[in-house]
Amino acid sequence: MDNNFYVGFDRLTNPQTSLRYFMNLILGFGETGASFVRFLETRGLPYLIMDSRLNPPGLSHFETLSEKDHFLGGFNKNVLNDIKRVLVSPGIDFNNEVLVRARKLGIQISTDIEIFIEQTNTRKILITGTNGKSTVVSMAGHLLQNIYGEDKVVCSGNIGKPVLDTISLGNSISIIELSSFNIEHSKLLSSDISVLLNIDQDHLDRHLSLEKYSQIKKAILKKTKRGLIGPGSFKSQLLKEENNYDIEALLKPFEKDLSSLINQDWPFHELINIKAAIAIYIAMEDLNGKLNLNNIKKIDESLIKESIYHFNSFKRMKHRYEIIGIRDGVTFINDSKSTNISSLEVALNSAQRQHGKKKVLLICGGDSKGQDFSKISEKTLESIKHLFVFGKDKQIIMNELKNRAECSLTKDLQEAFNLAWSKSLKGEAILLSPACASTDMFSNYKQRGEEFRSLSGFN
Ligand code: UMA
Repeated sequence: MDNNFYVGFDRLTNPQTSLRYFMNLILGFGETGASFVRFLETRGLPYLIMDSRLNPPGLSHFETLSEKDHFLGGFNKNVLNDIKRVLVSPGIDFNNEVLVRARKLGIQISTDIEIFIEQTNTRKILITGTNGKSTVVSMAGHLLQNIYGEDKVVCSGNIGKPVLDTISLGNSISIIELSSFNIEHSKLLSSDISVLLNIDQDHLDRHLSLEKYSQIKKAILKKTKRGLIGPGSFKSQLLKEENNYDIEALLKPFEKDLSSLINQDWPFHELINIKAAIAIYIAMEDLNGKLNLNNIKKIDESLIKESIYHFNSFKRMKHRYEIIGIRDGVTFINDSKSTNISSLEVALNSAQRQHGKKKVLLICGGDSKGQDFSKISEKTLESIKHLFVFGKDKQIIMNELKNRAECSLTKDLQEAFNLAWSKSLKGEAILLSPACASTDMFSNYKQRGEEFRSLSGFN
């Protein structure tokens, strides 16, 4: 018998110490932290909670939590002496002092995603990328629910539902959205299908370099049965690996049919997301032994027709290039979910397709997370008639763009909106696509988008 067994056995025979030996430290008490509590409570496992915030959002989920189990308002690495395992939330920095110390002491650190993957027998589909993750998760969810049955497919993860809360739902397919934060904290994640949609600069304030960020994102392909890769210069290397497939190449024979889905309400950039969702369906059928991904010509056209049929009942998500209305010939577009430069570029390109050059009154700004706005491509900027900048990093953004586009600094979203409206003409679009995090002025991107909607006068 190994030492671990003896130590464990000794502690188990002594109730006083056994509790300590198995003590979990929940690090971060937001949505994920709350789901850790529910998970441990149903299994009768002990835990302590720690969060740097004095009143973290997780508290609101519970009426009865013993205060002696909380360490709030700061991180305290001294508690680690009593800890068996740290359960880490995605918002905690990888180099957080408690994590660094836990690694030194050899204490196990786990994420909710790792535990979920270990504990469930469902088919696991992991989806990541800089942009479009939530959209592809919801599209794939809609498609697979229509095909395999509504109760068979559950979407979770970064999209808003912590994975551990879905563990006992009885579904057979889990579609999980992963951010770079989730992947960074996890050991290699195994999956049936992993999807890497795109890689562009984001979260550089946390990951420091694009190289590091890409390396984290690519890790979801390392232990998967089928890897699906979106467009971008990063893909050629990844496609050399067996079991990785190019989403665009897979769907190329059906390009014309799929383009029919892009109508007035769907921006052009949605096409690649539709392809990714259908590629997931194809990969599922491959895993089910119904077709062969290596011989795509054999894909029955009826599979594509069936997918298109289901997409017709798909409701696009709010705050993602959401066309909220047209007044006096001016189109109002709420793209509040755009929190990085590449999503802004995608929105501007689609807006230019719909409205033409120099027809977009763009509102952007907020917390720029260390992004370099001078990197915005010249071609993308051609769509802009005037740029209205607001938020914490407005001066940085202004300095980086003022020689390439007409810009105005504004006090807040309201002033930006009013100025944009006063300058707009028939046939033009007012686009909120901030390319920044919202948290300097709003609780989240949703609140920012709702304010834009209410300013535009549409309900
Ligand atoms: N925080 C502290 N102190 C702490 C712990 C966290 O200040 O001790 C801060 C973090 O830095 C972060 C915020 O609190 O700004 C929330 O962090 P968290 O880990 O508590 O987050 P949760 O509430 O558990 O929500 C997380 C995801 N949030 C993040 O990864 C930051 C949610 O994604 C996800 O929906 C949820 O788990 C359920 O799985 C949101 C998100 O913004 C939508 N994700 C980022 C993105 O999409 O860009 C990555």
